[in-house]
Amino acid sequence: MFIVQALVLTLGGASKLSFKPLVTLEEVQKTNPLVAKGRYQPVECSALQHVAILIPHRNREKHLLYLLQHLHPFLQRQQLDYGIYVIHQAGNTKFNRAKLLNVGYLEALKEVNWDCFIFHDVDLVPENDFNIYMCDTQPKHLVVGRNNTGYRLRYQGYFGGVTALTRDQFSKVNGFSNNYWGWGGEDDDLRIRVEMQKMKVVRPPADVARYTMIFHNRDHGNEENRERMKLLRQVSRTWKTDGLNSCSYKLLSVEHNPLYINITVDFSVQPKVDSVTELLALQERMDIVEKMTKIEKYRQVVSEKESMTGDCAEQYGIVSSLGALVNKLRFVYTSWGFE
Ligand SMILES: [Mn+2]
Repeated sequence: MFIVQALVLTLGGASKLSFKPLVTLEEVQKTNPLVAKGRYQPVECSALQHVAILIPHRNREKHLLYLLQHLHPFLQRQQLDYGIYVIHQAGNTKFNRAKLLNVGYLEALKEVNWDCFIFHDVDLVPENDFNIYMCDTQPKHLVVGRNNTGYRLRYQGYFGGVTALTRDQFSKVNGFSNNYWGWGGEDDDLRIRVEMQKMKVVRPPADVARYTMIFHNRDHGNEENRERMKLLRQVSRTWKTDGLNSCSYKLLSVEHNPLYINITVDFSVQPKVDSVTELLALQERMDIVEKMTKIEKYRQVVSEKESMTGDCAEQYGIVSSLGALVNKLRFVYTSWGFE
C-alpha cells in the first residue's frame, strides 16, 4: 500500500508535451544524470520487472531525440528498472521494423535477462504517466489513441505502435515474422500469432493509453508493403519457421551510448525471402521435410514394435516348447506308473 502511494506521488498523470526544435543530445543527457549506458535502476526500491525498450530506427535522429527526452523522465517517474535499445538498420534494403525488433530481443537478452519487452515506434510519445511500461499476464497494447486519429483505436484488432510482451510471451509466438519489408502488416501478423497461442490482447483505459505522434511523411526505403495481405493469410502455416528461430542478420556494432544502447545491423548481406511465392515454396519444402521426418519416426516405432513382438514370439516359442517338453515328460512319468 505504501509503495503504491509512493509511486502515485511520483507520477504526474496526463502531461502537456512540448517539443523544442533546438534540443540537443547533450542537454537530454544533462537532465538525466542517473541514466548510464542506456540503463537506469531506481535507488529507493527494487523494481518487479527488468524492462527493455526496443526502438527500430533509420534516419529519424530528430524523432529519436524527442522520444529520449520524454521517455527517460517518464520511465524514471514510474520507478522502472529499464534499458533503452535503438536498433538501427544499415544498408539499402527496405526497412523491416519487425525483424529489427527480433534482433533487439535476441541481442538485448545476450547482456541482461530482461523480463519484459516494450516494442516502441520512434515517433510515438506517451502522454500519461499512468500508462505503465510493464508487462501483464497477457500481451499488452499501449496505444489506444493518438492525437492524429482523434485518440480513437485505429481499427478493431490494431496492435501497432507500442506493445509490451514478456520474454516468454514473445518466445511462445516465435517473435515477429522476418518477412515484412516496407510499411505495414507486421503488427497484425503478431496479433494473429498471439491469438493462435490462445492469448488475449489487453489495453489500458482510453484516457491513459494516449500518445502524441510526431508528424512525418512516409520515408524513402519504407514504402507500403503490397504483399502484406497475402502474407497475413499464411501466418498459421509460417509462424513456426519464420520468426526468432530463423532471424539471421549481420551485426555491425553494439555501442553503449549514455542514453541508449545502439545496435546496428545489415539485412542486405543475407538471403532474404521477400516474395510470397518464394516464401511458400520454402514453406512447402519445410512441410515436406516435416512430413518425411514424421513418416521416418513412425517407421522406426513400427519396426521397433515388430522387433519386440518378434522377440516376444521367440520367447513364447521357447516357453511353449519347454511346456511341451514338460508335458511329454509328465506323460512318460505317469505312463511308467509313478504318481
Ligand atoms: Mn510512423
